[in-house]
Amino acid sequence: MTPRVREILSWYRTENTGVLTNISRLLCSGNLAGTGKLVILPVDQGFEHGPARSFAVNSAGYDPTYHFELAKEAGCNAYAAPLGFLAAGAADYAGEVPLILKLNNSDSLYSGDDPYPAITGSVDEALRLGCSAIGFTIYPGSALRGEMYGELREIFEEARSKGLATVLWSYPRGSGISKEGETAIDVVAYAAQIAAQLGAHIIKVKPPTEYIEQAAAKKVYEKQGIGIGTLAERIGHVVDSAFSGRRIVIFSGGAAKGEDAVLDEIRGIAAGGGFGSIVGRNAFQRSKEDAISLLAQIQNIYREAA
Ligand code: FBP
Repeated sequence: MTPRVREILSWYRTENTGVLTNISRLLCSGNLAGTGKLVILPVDQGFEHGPARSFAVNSAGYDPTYHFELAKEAGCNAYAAPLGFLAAGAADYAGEVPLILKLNNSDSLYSGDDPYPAITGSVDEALRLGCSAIGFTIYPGSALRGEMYGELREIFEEARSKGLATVLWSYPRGSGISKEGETAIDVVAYAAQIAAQLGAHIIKVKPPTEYIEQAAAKKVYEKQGIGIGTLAERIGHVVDSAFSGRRIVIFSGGAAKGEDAVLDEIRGIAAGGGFGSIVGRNAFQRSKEDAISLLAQIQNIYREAA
């Protein structure tokens, strides 16, 4: 426990002891333990994008135990995955790395305009597997977002009552917004606000671009002179949008790219006050050695910013 972790926990003071303990476990594990920063390994891409697109480039990744090893050896704060992957290794790695069970998932075999993930696990499965948190995805912008928010409300209520932390992937997409709008600064900031209002303890969004999707928002950004020219400014705005920085907001890594591009983006996130990253493809689509080296550099950037 450090003063910074204690400060972060104070933002969640109305939660029960189990929830506070589990948020603390996430913040006090791995190489960044105690700094208030997080680097999480998410491996749901086999479900979301398909096995070849996810694992062919580094075929060790077809094996569920590989990701437990990677998360552990790289000193990640946690490992997040759907039920199948977690259940396949949770007993062998019990207590070695905090786990987050993703409770809903989408596959890419459906290509309609309004995505709607299926519930693929339960709070009790998360408890059985020894998880610290559950994960859930919403797609603000989808015509079916109301269904997702309703499911989330029930699942988060159950998770909180049973002492689990909640992590929300808030990914705008669907017929309500344009493709470019999915990562527009006004939309990402809005997604972070929705996630905070829905009661998420940890909010995960994509790094935002300078583009503004909504005409009504654009006027306000211009009139109020909200700085969005640099990634650091945009991250700062997103963090502000999640209760003035009183919610943990982390950013996803995106498709695999070169080391310099990854590290530049992380520097921007860290400079803007982001709480960390959830890095999947940029980790498990490299060799284990390269992934551990890249994750160590990412952790160093966050450590220096802490
Ligand atoms: P990546 O670092 O691979 O982007 O992983 C983060 C993540 O949120 C995964 O959990 C998820 O599978 C993926 O992004 C979804 O990406 P998208 O839905 O944009 O294809």
